Amino acid sequence: KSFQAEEYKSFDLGELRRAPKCYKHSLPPLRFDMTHKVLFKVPSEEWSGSLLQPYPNSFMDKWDEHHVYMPCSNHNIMSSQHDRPVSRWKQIENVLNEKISGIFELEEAILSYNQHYSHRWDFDSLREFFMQDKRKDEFFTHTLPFIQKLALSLPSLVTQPIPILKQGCESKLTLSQQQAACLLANAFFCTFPKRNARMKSAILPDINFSNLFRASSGDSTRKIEKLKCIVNYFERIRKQMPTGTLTFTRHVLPHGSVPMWGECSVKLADLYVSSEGNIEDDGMGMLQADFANKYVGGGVLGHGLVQEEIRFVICPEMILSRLFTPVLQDNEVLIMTGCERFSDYTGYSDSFQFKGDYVDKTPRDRWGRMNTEVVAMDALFFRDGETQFEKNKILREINKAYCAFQGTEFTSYLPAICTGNWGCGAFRGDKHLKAMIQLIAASVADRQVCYFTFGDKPLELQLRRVHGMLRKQNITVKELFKLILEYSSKVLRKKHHYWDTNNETLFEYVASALGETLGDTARQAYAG
Ligand code: AR6
Repeated sequence: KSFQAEEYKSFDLGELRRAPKCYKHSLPPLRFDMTHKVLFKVPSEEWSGSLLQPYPNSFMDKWDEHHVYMPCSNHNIMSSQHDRPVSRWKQIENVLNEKISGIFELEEAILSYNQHYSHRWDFDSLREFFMQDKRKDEFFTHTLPFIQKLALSLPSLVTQPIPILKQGCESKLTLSQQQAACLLANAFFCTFPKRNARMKSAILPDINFSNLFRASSGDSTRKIEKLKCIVNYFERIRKQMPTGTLTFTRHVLPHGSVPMWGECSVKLADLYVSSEGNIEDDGMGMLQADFANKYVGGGVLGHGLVQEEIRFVICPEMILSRLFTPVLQDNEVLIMTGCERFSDYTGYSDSFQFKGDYVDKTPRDRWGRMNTEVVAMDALFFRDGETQFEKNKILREINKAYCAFQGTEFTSYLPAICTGNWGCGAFRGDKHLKAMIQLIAASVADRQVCYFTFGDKPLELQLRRVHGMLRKQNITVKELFKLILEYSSKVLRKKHHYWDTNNETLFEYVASALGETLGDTARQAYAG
């Protein structure tokens, strides 16, 4: 019997659990401890809406590998013309205290404390951006002086050493949006020391904006659109400095707490699936997936411009994660809470364009954070189609998704997961497999799933059908896991190209194992 689509128009967007409504307990008061650093004075009551004071009162200089090397540290030195060591921050202050009236002066200022790169960095994308930008005058008269001042306020605004969220350690960092702005202003002026050399072994992503300013292999059109978003962010905060807060959490799934997927008798989670809508517009109050790179933000300051990079440029506070988040390991994710969206956009990848302001009306929690929780979860990149069906790869992806969906601040009544084709674009994963993997992980984490297929209508219909069949037959996690492994071993045994339309897809396999069929949409979906 072939399933009718209507049979599965079961689940509605309105039935999804969203924060803060879904929580049965209120957020505990904000407290700092060894694993949770807070860079401002914690208000005795709840966040009141006024600007927060940095903590401690004056700058504490720490120059070691456990903390971000700060531009304003006394240890940040460069050599003078006479080869004598001089304070690099003094040089930064000297140039940023002066009026910068045009692009060449701006370049000169940045290079004056990055002399090592004076012959290696170009500013071609930035130059082109100014050639096109109609509000160039406004930028040099108002916005740039504002960014200069903001960058220079670093030693009085960010007084506490910023911890590196170390690999393998569950840790959190909460800071004010104003502090984030100040740090981003420093990234704009490329002031962060020890962050320019691009060695393969580096475990921290780059943060200085030098890469965004340059043009390589004809990517200046992409970078110009990104710059429009970044400049829009600075213009917005110049007009009104946001007063809220942000939390970045490195979440680790200890090896001992990995569920035994083949033994879980948990029933499958609710699923809403649609080909219309997307994560950032429709995921309010849900845990939103960032289809990440293990270097969070991926190519946001470079060439990349797909889901993660787009999210980071419209919500630039997310870029800050790169300052203190070393590359994610297989059992780790980064949760970004409270990042505000500032820009609207159209298009995707090469067609991406800045579309103007976006006013984010998301309500805030008692710590002052917008109720926007985004989890950076990096899938594996698959050069060929079959490798992803190897059991250790499947387990890696289920465990990563489970780590992302587990939740940290609350343990029950968690909001739905808002996700989609995780790992199936740039990383070339199989949509059917990844959808089932995410369903398994969400089910064990006891969360509903809201899945946007990003325009793929056949995928929407099929996923809804397959989910409906699984639920109707009360298939549990362990049974679904077993079906996936059976299909995978078939793929690996045959060594066929699984995407060949003559071969059975995972959804078809599952349907036939349940004594059902997918109907006509099956093949179309795969071709899509
Ligand atoms: N909402 C819902 N779905 C989306 C959205 C959106 N806003 N944008 C894209 N999709 P991709 P990956 C769908 O390629 O394969 C970056 O460089 C769309 O179907 O961004 O995990 C990272 O830094 C798209 O094809 O994620 C990594 O280096 C699919 O999601 C790398 O890409 C996958 O989006 C990650 O690649």
